[in-house]
Amino acid sequence: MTAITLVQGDITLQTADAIVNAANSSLLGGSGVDGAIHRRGGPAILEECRRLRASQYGKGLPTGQAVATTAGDLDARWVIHTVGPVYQVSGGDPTLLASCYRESLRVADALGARTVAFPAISTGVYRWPMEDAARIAVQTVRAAETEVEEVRFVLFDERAYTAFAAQLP
Ligand code: AR6
Repeated sequence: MTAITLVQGDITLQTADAIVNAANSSLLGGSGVDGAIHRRGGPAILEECRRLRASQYGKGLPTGQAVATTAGDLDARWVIHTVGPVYQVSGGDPTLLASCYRESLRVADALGARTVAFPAISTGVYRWPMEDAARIAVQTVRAAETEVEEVRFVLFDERAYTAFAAQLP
């Protein structure tokens, strides 16, 4: 059984086996969670992302998929980068957003990670409505077959925290 926990705060300050990054296909950084993770995690993360771009992800990481790197200076063993869908492009279809959570947990299982911290993927720059994103995130994690013992959603503000809390018993 995977426990789902909620925390309000900055995901880069969390202690976990793996911290999930709401990245973009380039894997080379951006704003929001992505910017914060690279800033606090230091250059080792970007170095490994560059190596991934030079090898198996020459065209970038496709939307809905996930890949792990070192966590650099973060208090974690790995960062799992996943690319959420842009709400307008998705037309509201939850498939790719759900895939981000499922694929990140699959990568976590392959690594042996037992605690995984997730941000609210796609709810910032990619503009997915928070309540809908929270529902998709929680339902997908609940339905996932995974060895991960704790999935911790780390919500940046009260609005996000409230939306996720509304999905839990
Ligand atoms: N800790 C936890 N949550 C955060 C933090 C933080 N430090 N910073 C922001 N959030 P976003 P996306 C929340 O924009 O929508 C980047 O440029 C934020 O309030 O980080 O998937 C990438 O490079 C929001 O609720 O990710 C991509 O180009 C949530 O995290 C693009 O943005 C996600 O916001 C990805 O957009």
